[in-house]
Amino acid sequence: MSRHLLVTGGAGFIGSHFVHHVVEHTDDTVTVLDKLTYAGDEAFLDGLSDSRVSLVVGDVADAGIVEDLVAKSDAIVHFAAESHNDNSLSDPSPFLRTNLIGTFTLLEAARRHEKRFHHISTDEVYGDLELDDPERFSETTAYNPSSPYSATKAGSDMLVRAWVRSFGVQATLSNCSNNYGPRQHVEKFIPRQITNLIDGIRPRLYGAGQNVRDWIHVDDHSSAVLKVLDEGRIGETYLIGADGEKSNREVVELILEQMGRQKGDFDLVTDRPGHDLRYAIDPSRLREELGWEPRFRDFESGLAATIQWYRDHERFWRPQKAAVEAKYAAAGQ
Ligand code: NAD
Ligand code: TDX
Repeated sequence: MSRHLLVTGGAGFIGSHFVHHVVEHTDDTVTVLDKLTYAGDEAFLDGLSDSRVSLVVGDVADAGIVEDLVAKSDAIVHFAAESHNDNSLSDPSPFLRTNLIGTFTLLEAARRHEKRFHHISTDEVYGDLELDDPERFSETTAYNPSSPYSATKAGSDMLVRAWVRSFGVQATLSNCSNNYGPRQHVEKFIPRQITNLIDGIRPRLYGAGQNVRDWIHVDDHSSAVLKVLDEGRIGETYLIGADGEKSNREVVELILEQMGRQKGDFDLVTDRPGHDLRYAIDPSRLREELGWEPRFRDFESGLAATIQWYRDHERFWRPQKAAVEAKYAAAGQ
């Protein structure tokens, strides 16, 4: 039976991939609720039929808009967030409003209307690991967020868990590792370096470039979220990852190689304050309990396709590139 989904943040990087995935793989219809901040773009929903997907421009912290849209949906998939760590260090306030008050507003509406709720979160809520730690994050790892961004995501997870336990809201959570793929904002690590190279600027690595991130293709994140929405146990958290650990330096060297430059053609710049050293996900629960498997196992070919997308879609990122670089330059990055 087809459902009507309310997808918040569906005009952003990951949310828009999820909406395309739902249209391709289900009979569901979707209403996207998105504020179209600097990170959202209506054009990310191009090519989707009006009979399947509609966009409402609005704020998840606006109880009036949320009430009506939640009442009309069968389930809510909540991607909307302020998502960039560096921005949260320069101005945390929108992170508190969107990530905490926004999640609270949606949960209250889901509670009143008894709707299924899926909350999208991040591995950053667990803090970081040493480079040589044999352990990876699991669903039982203690929360230990480092930045204003990850603290608000951790807080939003706690709100969801409390609304499940205290009010019986039918919710699940997923915490994913670093996503890559088309349509990611140029403020983020991989798109920044690709577009720098297109512009003839050397890639910029924070600190010594030794920090490790666990990369997953954004389409694999989408298939995992749909799996949890369909088959996840209520009240449970599922970690999403695809065994993709790489140091930032390794990633930059691959980008340089694929864009025809020398391996050493990058600069080391001022480190991010409080910079988490390493993230690594153990996705056993998702794989063993729900039978999910990633499809994009080859990072190098996924990266090559991503580079090609930025070459072919300059109109999506060019308008924001100069302002993003000016902000980084002011921070010595
Ligand atoms: P993004 O910044 O690219 O997109 C966020 C979207 O939310 C944008 O379309 C923006 O307009 C919208 N939005 C922001 N504030 C809003 C508000 N108040 N009301 C309505 N819409 C609002 O972010 P992303 O990278 O696509 O991340 C999406 C979700 O996935 C976030 O919850 C993030 O914490 C989580 N996540 C991201 C990653 C990653 O690697 N990017 C990894 C794990 C989890
Ligand atoms: O220019 C850069 N140079 C650099 O070395 C930038 C922009 C980043 N970095 C480093 C910082 C991180 O170690 O690269 C790594 C990745 O940085 P980001 O793309 O900013 O991602 P991160 O801080 O790891 O957070 C991301 O993954 C988890 C998303 O932005 C979050 O939304 C998600 O929750």
